[in-house]
Amino acid sequence: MTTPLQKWVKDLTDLMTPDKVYWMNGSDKEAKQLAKEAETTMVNGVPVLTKLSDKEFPNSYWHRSNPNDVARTEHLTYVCTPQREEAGFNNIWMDPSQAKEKMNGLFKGCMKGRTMYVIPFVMGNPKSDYAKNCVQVTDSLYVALSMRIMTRVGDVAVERIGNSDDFFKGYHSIGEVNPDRRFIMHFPHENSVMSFGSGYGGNALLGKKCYSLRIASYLGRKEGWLAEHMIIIGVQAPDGKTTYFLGAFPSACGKTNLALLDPVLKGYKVWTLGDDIAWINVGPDGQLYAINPEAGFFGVAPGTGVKTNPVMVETLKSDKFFPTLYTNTAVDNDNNSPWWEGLTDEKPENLTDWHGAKYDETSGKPAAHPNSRFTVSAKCCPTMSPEYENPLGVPISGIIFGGRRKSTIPLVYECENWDHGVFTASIIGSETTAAQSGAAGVVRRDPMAMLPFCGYNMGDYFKHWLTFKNRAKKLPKVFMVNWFRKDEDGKFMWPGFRDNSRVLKWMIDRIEGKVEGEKKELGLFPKIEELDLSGLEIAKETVEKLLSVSKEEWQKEIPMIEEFYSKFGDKIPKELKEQLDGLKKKFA
Ligand code: GTP
Ligand code: SPV
Ligand code: MN
Repeated sequence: MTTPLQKWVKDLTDLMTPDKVYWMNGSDKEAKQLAKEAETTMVNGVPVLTKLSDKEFPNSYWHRSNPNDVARTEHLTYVCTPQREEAGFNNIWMDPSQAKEKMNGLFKGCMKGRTMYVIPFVMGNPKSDYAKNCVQVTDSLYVALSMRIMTRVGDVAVERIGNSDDFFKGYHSIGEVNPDRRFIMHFPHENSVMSFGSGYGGNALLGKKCYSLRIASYLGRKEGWLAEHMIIIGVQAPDGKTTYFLGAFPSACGKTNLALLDPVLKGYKVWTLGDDIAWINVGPDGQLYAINPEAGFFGVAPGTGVKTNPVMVETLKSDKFFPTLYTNTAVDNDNNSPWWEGLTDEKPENLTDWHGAKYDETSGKPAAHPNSRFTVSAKCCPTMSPEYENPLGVPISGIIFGGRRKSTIPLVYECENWDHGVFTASIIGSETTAAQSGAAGVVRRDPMAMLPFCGYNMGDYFKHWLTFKNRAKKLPKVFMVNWFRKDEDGKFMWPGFRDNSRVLKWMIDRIEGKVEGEKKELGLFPKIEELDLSGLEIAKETVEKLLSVSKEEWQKEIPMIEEFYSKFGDKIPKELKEQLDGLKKKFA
């Protein structure tokens, strides 16, 4: 008997005509074999993987991508719902049958001379009712090995799927890595994604942004849950109690760093549960519970060092999982180990840059690409919470939203209630980064840090968020933060990183009712004396400035919000319109 899964793979084999088909089982032995093959497999004249030294960074491999393929390409990413309106202005839309015709044209014969890797995987703990069954095919060894790190690959997925046709179907080929023939097409109604022409993380590891956010957000709306671009952490206070938070920040705005935080405050500890994606359900007791569907971290390398993120450096130095991949970083030739700006204070003398050339110090350019990344298993992370595998997830007491803003947004404030929290998240603005192709440093609205990842109309998404007021018995507090405010000289005013624990402490104190804060136009702010600034050299005026609300800046901000809201037409819920009117009055 042929199962629907076998039939699907057979049909794809006929279409893509690979020389070989290989089903991944997720074993260690298999990973070692695939890594070995990757060392001698060439793509665009570059070996897929280069072995680095195990001495400091065990199991480390270097991957150089095509320089035209170093970030997500949002302008080539489509959501193909039957009706255009369902996708919303936040997505580029194509008619599903037209999209499939286009993709089938690209896929036809695309694996000739190559191997098709069939990757069965589960997003979430297979024991969890919230977990989802998925299969991706790919012709990229880099993608296959990355999927092993980022998801739970193996027979458990095949067993869970059994004779059912109800699983996510991911179609992927790197094609010729040509941006003119690159498309990432989502079909939420059919639980599938077709991706061609890119090997980059968010474009090619289909379990990540494509499935666990775009497709899952669509499913979540249908089924009454949320798929969010959020970290999950537990913050343990000196009294031993752990408070769980979610945190949403746009790409390259601090999620991974907050998720693996080593607090400067004595007696505090951060437990990591997730650094990028959270699936949120109303639990049996009426609280919101979150699970992380992923199994590893695909993190921004530059800026990750012993001072900023010691836990991540320890994670990368762990030998608990094979392999760890370094994509578009530089290489320190004296040690044969990965290097990037910020890993060490001193730049090594003998570097190979991310293009594979001898690094030219005088070029003025960084040796590692600004969006260079490591791919490492959560098993390597020393702060991973024991609750990470809890099938129910963890109960959430606080949701933190943030963005990258040199002005306008204060260090921290608390929203007044759920509607106000949803509103505040819906108007997040953030400077673009190297995580997406296009200009960096341009402020754009990025509601809930989900603008590039919401798989349906964002007006309906806001409505869905508002419904949790009635679905949940007890809602978390909602906070807004900004670690990136700058002074007149263009310097960050807040030290950030490990010092962000000072802000987390205030949030816990608020959740426990230990501090009362003070009301300002945007919400509830810490009184300066409520912030634990012990051991920090920072001028009182700087903290005051960090917590200030500038009428002038908000008078510039509000028209941008209005302009953004106007794009939704009548899709903006009335609760949010009322909130915006209220905000306008405050700054009139
Ligand atoms: P994605 O993986 O793209 O989703 O990024 P992310 O949101 O996980 O961001 P990440 O933690 O990797 O940080 C991105 C960049 O911001 C890195 O270069 C960090 O060094 C820097 N960064 C993170 N936290 C802080 C902070 O508190 N202050 C400052 N100044 N920079 C930070
Ligand atoms: C992001 O850009 O938000 C990332 C990297 O986390 S990617 O997986 O490529 O989306
Ligand atoms: Mn991300």
